[in-house]
Amino acid sequence: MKVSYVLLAVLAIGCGGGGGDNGYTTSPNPTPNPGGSGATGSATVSITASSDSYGYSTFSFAPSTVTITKGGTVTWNNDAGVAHNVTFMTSGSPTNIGNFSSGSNSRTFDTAGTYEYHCTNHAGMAGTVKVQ
Ligand SMILES: [Cu+2]
Repeated sequence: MKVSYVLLAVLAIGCGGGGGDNGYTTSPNPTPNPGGSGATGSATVSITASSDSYGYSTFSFAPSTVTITKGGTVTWNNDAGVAHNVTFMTSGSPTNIGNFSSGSNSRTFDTAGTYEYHCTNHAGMAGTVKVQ
């Protein structure tokens, strides 16, 4: 009796393992997730406006964090119709982008690191560029 219990346990474990392996081989992830942690050569940040609970406009960089590879470019699109700027707070950053009310501006990042920036016109409007 004792032996058969052990055999059953081994069979159950074997079955579970086989099912898991099968799941990995039959369900591969064929494409990298563009919104995930996979870095790409360039990224786009949208400057968007929304209203807070008092009806005042609040602005943000979306997404607030982008990850690119060395030598990649980040483009900021201002769709908000209000002047914003991209002012870097990390030494070694590209040149700041001055106030612009529409269109887009780009900067290239040649050195790996984490670059913090903000808009000096709007408190709390900030973002991060991660360069891998
Ligand atoms: Cu702003």
